[in-house]
Amino acid sequence: MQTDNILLIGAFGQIGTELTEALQGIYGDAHVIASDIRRTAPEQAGKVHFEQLNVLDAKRLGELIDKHKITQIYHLAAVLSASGEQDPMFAWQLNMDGTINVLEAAREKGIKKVYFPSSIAVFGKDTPRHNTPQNTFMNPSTIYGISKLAGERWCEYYFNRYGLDVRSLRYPGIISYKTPPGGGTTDYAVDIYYKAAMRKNFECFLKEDTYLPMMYMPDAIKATLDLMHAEAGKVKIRNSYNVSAMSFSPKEVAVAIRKHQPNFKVSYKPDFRQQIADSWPTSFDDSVARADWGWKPTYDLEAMTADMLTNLAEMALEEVYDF
Ligand code: AKB
Repeated sequence: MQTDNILLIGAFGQIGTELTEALQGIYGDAHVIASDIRRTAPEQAGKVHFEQLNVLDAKRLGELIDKHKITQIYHLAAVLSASGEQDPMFAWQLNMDGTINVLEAAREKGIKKVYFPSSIAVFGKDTPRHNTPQNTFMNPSTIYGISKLAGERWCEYYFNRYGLDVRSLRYPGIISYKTPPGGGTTDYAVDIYYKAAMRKNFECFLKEDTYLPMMYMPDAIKATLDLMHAEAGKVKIRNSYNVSAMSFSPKEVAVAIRKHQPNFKVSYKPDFRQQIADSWPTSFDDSVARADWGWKPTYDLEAMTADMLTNLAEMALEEVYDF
């Protein structure tokens, strides 16, 4: 059997960095092509087969697919919720045109499988916020959420109309220590651990009782690969699956961190991101993903906190994280 060749787009981002490593482990370094608009990511330089790619450049995308005989695409390039509100037109262009470029190239070139990450941001103020179901009122208010919801619809359309095997997850906030996120509303839940590990106080841009669905990176990678490796017949949802692992507030993370560092202090100064968080689910019903392809998370808040603090303690944080 021929091994698949994988193209990751947006490979130097928070999820892309760790997904690249995981895919290299499964398919072998020679079969994984990491692409990003940035030319180099210091921590990845030399470790991956890299191609520079702006996903808005459809011609180059097609050339890379041909050059590397690509059979699967993971399309991770996107402007997130908070950054999207700073420049809505650019966010729409990158998120929407980028996704359509990927779907169209996949259709034209006969790509076997495409992965498209969606988000809790596809939900809005009319959505039931607690234990948000798979199918419900959506009405997102951020340009990021609007573009992700439109992206989900395009994915389902390509599946129904062209038989393209597109798979997608609605990620909650993702917490990780290897590559910081950028421009999201859930980013506080990463920043707080970095500050704790640096023995600094943390000022939170959300109110202390703001609950959001969250997931630790190892679970996010597992969910992505479990979905992508599931038998096609088990993938019954072709817009995007709700997946979750936990739900917590800034106050609860602070309490979990204080079990390891009793002197850790947090203050609260909500900004425009509070309104975004208030429009999103507080917790997520992912029972459809569990039933269809066996999704099951591993980490809860306590286990994640212990692992984050242990790993961050070993890193030279002042060098990798710019507050
Ligand atoms: C964001 O906060 O914008 C993202 C997301 C929830 O999709 N982390």
